[in-house]
Amino acid sequence: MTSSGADTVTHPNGMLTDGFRLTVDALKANGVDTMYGVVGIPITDLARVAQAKGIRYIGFRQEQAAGHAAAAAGFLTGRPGICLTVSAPGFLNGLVALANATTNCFPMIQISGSSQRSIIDLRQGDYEELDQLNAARPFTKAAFRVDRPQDIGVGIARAIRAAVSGRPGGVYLDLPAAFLSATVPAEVGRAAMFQAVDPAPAQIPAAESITRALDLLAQAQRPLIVLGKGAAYARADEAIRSFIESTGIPYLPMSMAKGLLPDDHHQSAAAARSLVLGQADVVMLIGARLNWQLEHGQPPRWSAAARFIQVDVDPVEIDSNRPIEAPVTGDIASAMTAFNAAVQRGHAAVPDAWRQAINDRTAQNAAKMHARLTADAVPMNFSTALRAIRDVLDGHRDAYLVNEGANTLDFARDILPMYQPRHRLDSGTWGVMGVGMGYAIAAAVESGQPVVAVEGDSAFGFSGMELETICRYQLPVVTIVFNNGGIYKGDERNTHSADPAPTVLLQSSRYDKLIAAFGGTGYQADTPDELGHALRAALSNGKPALINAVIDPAAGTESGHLASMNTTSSLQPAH
Ligand code: ADP
Ligand code: TZD
Ligand code: MG
Repeated sequence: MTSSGADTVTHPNGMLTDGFRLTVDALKANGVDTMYGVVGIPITDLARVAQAKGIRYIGFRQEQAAGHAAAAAGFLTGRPGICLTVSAPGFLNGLVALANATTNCFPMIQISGSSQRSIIDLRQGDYEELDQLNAARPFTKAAFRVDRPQDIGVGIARAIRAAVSGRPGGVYLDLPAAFLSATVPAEVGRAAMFQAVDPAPAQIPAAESITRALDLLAQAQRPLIVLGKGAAYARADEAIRSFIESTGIPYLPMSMAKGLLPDDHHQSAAAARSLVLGQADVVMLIGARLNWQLEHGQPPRWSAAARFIQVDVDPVEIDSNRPIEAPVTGDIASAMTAFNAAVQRGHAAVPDAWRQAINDRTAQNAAKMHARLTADAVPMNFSTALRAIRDVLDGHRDAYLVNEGANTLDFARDILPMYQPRHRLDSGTWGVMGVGMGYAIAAAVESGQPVVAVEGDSAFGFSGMELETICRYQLPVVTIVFNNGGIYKGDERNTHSADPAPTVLLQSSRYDKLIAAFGGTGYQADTPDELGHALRAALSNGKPALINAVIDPAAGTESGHLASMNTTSSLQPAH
């Protein structure tokens, strides 16, 4: 058999193709242009063929980070991000990211090679043996296997539709080694190729659901709109802005909806969060779930008398935590278009007293925040370090922001404003650590824009080796490690043995030297000035960089803003 280019292979029996080539052809036919992954048996040639046929392949050091990159790519582009993994352990490493994508409603497809079915099913001990298809099912929106080359077109179409239609999520596609290497006549392969038509169809909400919602909104004395990351994902930026501005209703952005309207918008109630949650009488959720991040919509955080409108593509989400008086089931772009058309016929003004109460609270909180940001703290604390970052990023409003950690996350969410939609990626619905470098790589690859990753020192450690990936692809990613020497805090002492306390990490770590090992630029920053200078230099350089920002180990609180969720021993303290 001799190779004749990437597409087909000449053979005594005519032109042949195989599972590798057909998989890539089917992905290309559906507009896939980038894959993230780690190669090995049996999928190494899948990455090679992809590269040969013009799909960009970004190779990682560990599958979890590759999977997080694919998930972020899905959120940023609205098309499924693709993660390629090897069998069993590689598959399982990627599965964390796939499950996280499903939880966050990001469209992603994990394509994994798998071992010999007949051996797996009899548990005869194949190399990297695992019943992957069944292992994936509970963590995904859908899971499929392709066994025959002539089925790959259907397999890819089903995976793409499952990932992007309705509520987006993670999809698993199992490609056994036997399928990948199976050959078929080229014309059989060609006949199997097609492009899925309209894979994420509009879901138009019923007209009466729009009227019901507007009738409820018209009764409000203290209305509030909550924008979630579903609203950001929906790419209905203009329609959302127009609805908010024409109704004058104050809005609260969830963390990944920040920037959908610029954070300095006069209707933003972000700085009066407690006030608006506690006092709003009619709340319109747009692409936001009443989960733990919104305290399940329950008192005392929320008013027991509050009435809810919820715009969501998933009808099953409605009433999940609190009765929803006006559900609007449909995609946000269609729903907001319908709302805007109806609102043009007139809408009740927002009462002055409500706007005034929000403005007063915003001014009070802004004054308190200003004092914290400008305090002269040595060593730096979260606020003073973030003020330095905020001032530099103000001149780089196109930069993407990735953010994870506990205190590092909570403080940065409040202190770093966003001005562009879909420019902030963070720990999300699970509050997961380990998304940092994967999300940063995807943001850089998909947008070509600079990326700043603000990382707790613990959070960074979960994916830190991907610094090599960042350097290998020369991506414009600046990582800032908030080095407070620990998980939440670095000052816990173990008085029982010589071992460090459970929350402690080495604060003497020079994370800046890690990136130097891969040819990137490292900076050490002990003061806000040094941090500001380093970030400015790194951003103007446009090359991979890491700033080791030394933070007071006593500055954080255990579990950050989630202290009330922390379960502590009811017996004598262990220390
Ligand atoms: P946040 O964490 O920002 O509050 P969530 O992830 O909890 O946001 O909620 C996002 C919601 O948005 C999910 O319930 C999801 O079904 C919904 N959603 C996602 N995309 C769309 C869309 N295009 N149209 C309508 N709803 C969407
Ligand atoms: N493992 C995973 C995958 N996700 C998690 N959320 C945790 C563990 C538990 N965890 C948190 O919830 S925050 C956190 C961990 C380990 C790290 C906090 O430390 P940090 O941030 O250094 O990243 P701060 O600034 O020190 O609080
Ligand atoms: Mg820390």
